[in-house]
Amino acid sequence: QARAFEGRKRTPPATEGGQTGGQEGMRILVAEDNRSSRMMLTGFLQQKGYEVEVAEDGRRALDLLLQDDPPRLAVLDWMMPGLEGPEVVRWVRRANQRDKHYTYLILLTVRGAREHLLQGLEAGADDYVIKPFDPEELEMRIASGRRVVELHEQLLYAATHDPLSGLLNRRALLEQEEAELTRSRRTGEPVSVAMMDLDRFKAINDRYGHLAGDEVLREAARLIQCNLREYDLCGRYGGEEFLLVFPGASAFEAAQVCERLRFRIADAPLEYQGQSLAFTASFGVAEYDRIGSLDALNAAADEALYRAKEAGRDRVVW
Ligand code: GH3
Ligand code: MG
Ligand code: MG
Ligand code: MG
Ligand code: MG
Repeated sequence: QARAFEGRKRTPPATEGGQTGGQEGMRILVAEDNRSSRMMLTGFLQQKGYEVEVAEDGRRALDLLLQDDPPRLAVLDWMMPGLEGPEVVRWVRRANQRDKHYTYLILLTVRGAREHLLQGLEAGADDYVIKPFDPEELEMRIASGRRVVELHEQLLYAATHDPLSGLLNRRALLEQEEAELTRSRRTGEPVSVAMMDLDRFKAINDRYGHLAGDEVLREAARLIQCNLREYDLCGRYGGEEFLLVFPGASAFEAAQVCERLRFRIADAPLEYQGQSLAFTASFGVAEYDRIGSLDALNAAADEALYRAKEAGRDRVVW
């Protein structure tokens, strides 16, 4: 079963960081049943710096395009055994949802098959290239696809992440949490959540200023990411509140992770403009009962957090 890893990606899209320009590492799928065409296409794209994934038929192409982290570009032959190009396109578009990566799909079609062409575009292809293809034209069409894909990746990142901390934003986090609860109901596996809140954060702002407070939030986010497992979720729930989701974990196991994180936070003050800025956090943990709602689960974690605050802060309650 496909897991929704999309929002878990913890680095911004390449275009936002260093890796601008060039197609280093840009993956592209080539789906072509004819061996010599396939090798020519693959060789050409590799020579242009693309990382090429290959499918010899439509079904394999569809499998590759429905992965969690699919190639964002694909050149699909029209005529292939099993699933034909336009059918692959139709299935991919059907699976495209909000907060998902977009794959730019280029169909390869034989000259003169105009009704085919219309059918392919109607199925959801972004573009087409006529066979036998002109390599330079194909290269330019792929480049235009890359512009679309990169813009989409940037928008997707901005729509799902909190700019200050780089963590998931509240909306994306709650959507992924809901997906985890659904999975837990289906599989019977546990899932736990923790509400984490920085202690007396207002005092940090008051004493050191808002910019220092922002740095503390960033440092807290960094420590969270360092101490979670790869498949855990974390996001900024509110101002100085973070929500952590632990798929497969009981409340006890989640509390252990939180305890480790709590210790790391308390143990490592932030060095800020020559000052050593100590801060702590409190945690409230709750395990999903596989019956209630997401809101009820988060309210239970919030309730535990409240008790952690009441008991003196800098602690984990579960
Ligand atoms: P408690 O231990 O009870 O949680 O005390 P607290 O001071 O942390 O809680 P309170 O809710 O009174 O204050 C939270 C503060 O967090 C107030 C608000 O100005 C600050 N805050 C919220 N978002 C941001 C932000 O993005 N940057 C900075 N610097 N401060 C923020
Ligand atoms: Mg063919
Ligand atoms: Mg607080
Ligand atoms: Mg408060
Ligand atoms: Mg708070």
